Amino acid sequence: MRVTPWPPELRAQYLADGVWTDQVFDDLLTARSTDPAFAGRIAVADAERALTYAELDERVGALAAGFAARGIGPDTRVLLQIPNCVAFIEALFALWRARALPIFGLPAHRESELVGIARAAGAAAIISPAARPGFDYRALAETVAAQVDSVTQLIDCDGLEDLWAPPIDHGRADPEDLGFLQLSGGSTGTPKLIPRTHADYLYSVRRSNEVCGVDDATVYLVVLPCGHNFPMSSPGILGALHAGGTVVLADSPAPSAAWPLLEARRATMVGLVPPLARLWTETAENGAAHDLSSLRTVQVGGARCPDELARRIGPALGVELQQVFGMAEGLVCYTRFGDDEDEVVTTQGRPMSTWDQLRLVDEDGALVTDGPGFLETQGPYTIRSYWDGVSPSSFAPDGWYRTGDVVEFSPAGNLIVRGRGTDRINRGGEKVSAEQVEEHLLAHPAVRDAIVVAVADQYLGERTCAYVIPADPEAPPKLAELRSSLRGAGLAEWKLPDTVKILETFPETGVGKVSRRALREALSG
Ligand code: OOB
Repeated sequence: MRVTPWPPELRAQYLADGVWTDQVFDDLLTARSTDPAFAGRIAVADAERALTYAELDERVGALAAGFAARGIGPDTRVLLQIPNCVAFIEALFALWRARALPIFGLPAHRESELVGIARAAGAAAIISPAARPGFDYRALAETVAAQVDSVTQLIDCDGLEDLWAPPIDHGRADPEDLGFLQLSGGSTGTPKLIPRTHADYLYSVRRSNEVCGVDDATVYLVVLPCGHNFPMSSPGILGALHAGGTVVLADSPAPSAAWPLLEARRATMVGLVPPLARLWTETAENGAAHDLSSLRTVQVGGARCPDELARRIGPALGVELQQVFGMAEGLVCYTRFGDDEDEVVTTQGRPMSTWDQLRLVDEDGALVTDGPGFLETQGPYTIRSYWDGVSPSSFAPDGWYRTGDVVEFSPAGNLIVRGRGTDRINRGGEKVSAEQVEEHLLAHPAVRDAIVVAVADQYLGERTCAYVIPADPEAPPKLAELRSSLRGAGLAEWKLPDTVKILETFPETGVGKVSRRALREALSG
């Protein structure tokens, strides 16, 4: 079996209590486009164009038929690598209508990630830009196709109209079928594939809308890469569309690019990672050149938002702050609008659903009553396994997901995220696997041994420091040399080490393992 289902008794409860419904992704669009009150409203816009619900629906119908004509149908896996633009939404909903399985690649992924993802998923096609200034996505897709036999079609997201065909009936998906494959933040080198069903994911979208007050007046501005779980569904793109609101896609999160769009479309809500929240806050504190008065809510998540920054966001941007602690595997926590200001600033909120179950355990898996402890969770929208059952140790024997996050509770019952037990660096929301970078460093002839750790950084939260024992102590490798070698090996830019420190030996733990903790502490001392 490719995916472990929920235990029958939980499934029965979720169905009986209406947590899981018969709604499928395509319903979001058809419900609005066939409703005269909504058909003519703007569903999606970017800097170039805007589509009403009716227009989007019509284009999706033509594209879905075009996909089917090319053999893209039920269960076909299709890797998306599309920068934020209306075409992403068109491709996504057309794949859903054709009952194919989109995989949410990120624009920043490079060869090493995409080959791993395409291979693990058995992807049949890649949809990405064929000719855009800046980066040659097509050349990357060709490199992937050359290495992964299942990939037989490369589709240009800027030429989707060329695929159009007269609409056909694709049948209806089962709500408990998989709807797409999300990617993990990645504690291993290649992101893991996260199988999400229509029923589980749409529950999280509906519930997020309730918690975050999303309605048909919501204009959600997307500045994070739209395939990421945070802007996709917390409540994000799907929340806004479910409510009959508007999604506005900015292809750059920089205030100079995003704020004119925010102003023009009167955006009301945006989700940011902490480094962007800092940039937006500082820019506003220095005098914003744009009218941001439509903005009501700024959500911050993906990595720990420093309290000092959290305090400044609301006043600087004239908004209400909401902290979001979530994961593509499921569980999403929010601070609530009625919460005490101190709770909003210093905690990462609480689970969106009373159906979410949480427990804290120690390193041996024993329950701890008083935090901090490792967070484990199960619930109606948290997966029970990765695709094809990889990384089984990420799940406890009873199926609960081991988040790897060390958390504790505030007296008011909100979660405070203290860090991670595993060796994952959170570089402003982009997750870097120490192990993967080490593997590549070790392949360099000038490197004898390498350990990669996080170093605290005021701007990104964490940056990457590579400790290296050189092969030849007289000729230690330089940072630029290592970076260019890793780039050449196909590693994404954000994974390249920010600093290199040369050592003769590594500190060891009591049993003789390399002590990452000691290395980390050396950096903070
Ligand atoms: C979100 O999802 P992923 O899958 O990229 O990363 C999940 C991990 C969490 O396990 C945690 O380590 C970290 O990212 N994280 C946070 C955090 N939000 C996520 N750590 C501290 N404070 C926070 N507020 O990053 C994601 C998915 C849905 C909504 C929001 C974020």
